[in-house]
Amino acid sequence: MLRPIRRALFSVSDKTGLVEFATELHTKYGVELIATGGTKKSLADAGLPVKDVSELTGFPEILDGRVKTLHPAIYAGLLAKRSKPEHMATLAEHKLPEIDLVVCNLYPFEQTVAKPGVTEAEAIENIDIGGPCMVRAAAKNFDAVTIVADPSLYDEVMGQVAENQGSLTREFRRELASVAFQLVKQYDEAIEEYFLSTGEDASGDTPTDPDQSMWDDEFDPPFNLLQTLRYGENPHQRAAFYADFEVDRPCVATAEQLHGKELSYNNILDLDSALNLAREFTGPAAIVVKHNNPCGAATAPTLAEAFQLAWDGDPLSAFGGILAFNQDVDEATAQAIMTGERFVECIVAPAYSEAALTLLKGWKKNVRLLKTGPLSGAPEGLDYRRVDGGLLVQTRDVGADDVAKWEVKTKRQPTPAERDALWFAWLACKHVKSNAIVLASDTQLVGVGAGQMSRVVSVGIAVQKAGERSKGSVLASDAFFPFPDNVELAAAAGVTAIVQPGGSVKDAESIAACDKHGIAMLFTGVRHFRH
Ligand code: 93A
Repeated sequence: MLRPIRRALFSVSDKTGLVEFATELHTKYGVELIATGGTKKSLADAGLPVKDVSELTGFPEILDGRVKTLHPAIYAGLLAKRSKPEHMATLAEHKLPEIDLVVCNLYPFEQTVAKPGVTEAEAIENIDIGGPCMVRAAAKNFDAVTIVADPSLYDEVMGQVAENQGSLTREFRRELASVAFQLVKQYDEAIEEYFLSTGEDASGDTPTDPDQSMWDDEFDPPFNLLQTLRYGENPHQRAAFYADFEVDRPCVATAEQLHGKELSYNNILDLDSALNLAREFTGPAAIVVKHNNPCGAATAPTLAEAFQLAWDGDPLSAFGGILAFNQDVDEATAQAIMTGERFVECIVAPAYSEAALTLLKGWKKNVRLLKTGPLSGAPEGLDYRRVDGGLLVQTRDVGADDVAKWEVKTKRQPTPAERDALWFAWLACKHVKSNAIVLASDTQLVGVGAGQMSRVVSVGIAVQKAGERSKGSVLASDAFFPFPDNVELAAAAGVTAIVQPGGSVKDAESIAACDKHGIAMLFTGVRHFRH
């Protein structure tokens, strides 16, 4: 004959499924419910009759909740050997009730310390003491007591309780005890890891520098964990993706994934870059990003044409790339993407027509499709980068360009078509790692020189990438030309117009070189380094 569950003690931080579980125990099997403060409130709010632990202990929760269940009345009821008459006599002598079931999960220590900027004081307050004690006591006495230490177990426990008419088998209680000890072990390991990985912080408060108060809003509370990632940039690096606190604007962090494999760390970086370039344009625009640099970009009257031009900019590099669109992907664009033996990792767009989505979902199992909702404006918020031992914070590189302030420095004025192409190239160039050189033919990117340590090498790479298409193209440079050799190289390749910030001591030499070759050159007065 199995022992029925008559009295259950609830104390949970994660209240998922709590009410349903307790309701079933109480209404179907008449189990008496006891709970700690917050848990009791949830149960009482749901209309369940529930006793406060303090009724059992005859003692209030004290010290901000640090001591709520740590009391002999609880532990005797959990640890008494039901098979030992002396133990049962002691319970009776002190009027201590038996507790048959403990439902407990612990303070969210791991989630707390995963938050960037968490203080030591906050971490310490989230070390659960009473919870693990209770879990261990119940698990030790599994011979008579059931421990349910995680909400994911509720369904199975209810199933077993139903099967055994309000009781549980010893075998099942033993399994639950083993799970409980495992969870407590993991919990303690997380605490140990925290102590090992953080240093002494005597104050327990977030250090603040009064001069830096302008950043305060951004830091407190800064991020919410979105998902842990399989790994970081490389498989041996651990990684996670956090969202700004309460972010609701269209961006990668809020995008909905409609199809495909789980996003990787590098996918997220590339999607962000591709999307931020796509949103620079008002007309239909398509972007192809590889390793955080655009290798294809175009605007055109239709999105499908823009895609074709973007892909054709550098089809070799585009293989395995990330596609971003600034307008909804329609059927024609989906068909264009699917033509030929193309391989893309991810596609991000404001939305997809029903037909486009059906096509793309049926195209490849793994391709990740992301929907952001209508894109509005530039990316917001501050830009953070870690350096060893510190953090760099800057405002974003947005809103600095004003085409009305561009100055023609050469004898030849650019044609209207060259002006359009230069503006396109300039916007694209802003999203290329420095030293950045972009060649554009109309509003199609045809050559990119990215991330070189010497500007003239970037020009050489862009020219080489563009090949024949250098002839008649325009060039944008993210920072000034330190020497006129850049102009000479561009002129030899057939470039007809150049845009660059200006500001070099050798500007006059670069201008003279342009004049010699009949190239129109404009200065923006704005630089777009991207280190
Ligand atoms: O602060 S504690 O370490 N001291 C205790 O006596 C105690 N008893 C239960 N933490 C304690 N708990 C924990 O409180 C449980 O593990 C559970 O996570 C949480 C539930 O609190 P509440 O019911 O007030 O939401």
